Amino acid sequence: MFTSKLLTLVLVVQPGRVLLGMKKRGFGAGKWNGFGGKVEHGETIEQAARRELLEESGLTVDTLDKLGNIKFEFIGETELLDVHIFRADSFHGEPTESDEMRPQWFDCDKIPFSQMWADDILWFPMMFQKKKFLGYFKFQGHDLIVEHKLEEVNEVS
Ligand code: 8OG
Repeated sequence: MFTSKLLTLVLVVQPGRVLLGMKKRGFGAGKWNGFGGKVEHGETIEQAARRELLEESGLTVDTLDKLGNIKFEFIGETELLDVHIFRADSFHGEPTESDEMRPQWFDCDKIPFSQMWADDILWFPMMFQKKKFLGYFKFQGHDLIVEHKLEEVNEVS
């Protein structure tokens, strides 16, 4: 039996660059990523995305565009990660380091994929083109993808 954990992920994009954060502790520590985390009880997914973005980067956004949904399975684990991915093209505030993340802007042609989750290199191009997508990735450990599906869709629920 699989259980599923709802998570959010927000990419803040400006012309030619994207804000990533170096995860300082916990799951995915040592990797650059967008900002996000667990959806709490009583919260919508979008509310959680805004809260996590603010907590981890110091930024607020007006509009969050729903871009994708990827489900992650890790061999030997019964909990699927159900990650809802958003993109924001404008923001308020200054990127600020938090206990969890150290933010840094990256040019779109210099994304540090070798220090990111292995799936990101496959869907970041769709994210940059504002294409919507659904995906499933099965990992062995935290670095090896053993199976995956990724498709462009018209709508993400
Ligand atoms: O609360 P916590 O920091 O543990 O949440 C995990 C964050 O990592 C959450 O924002 C979702 C995100 N995340 C995964 N898997 C992957 C992945 O394969 N790629 C990217 N870019 N982010 C991921 O949980």
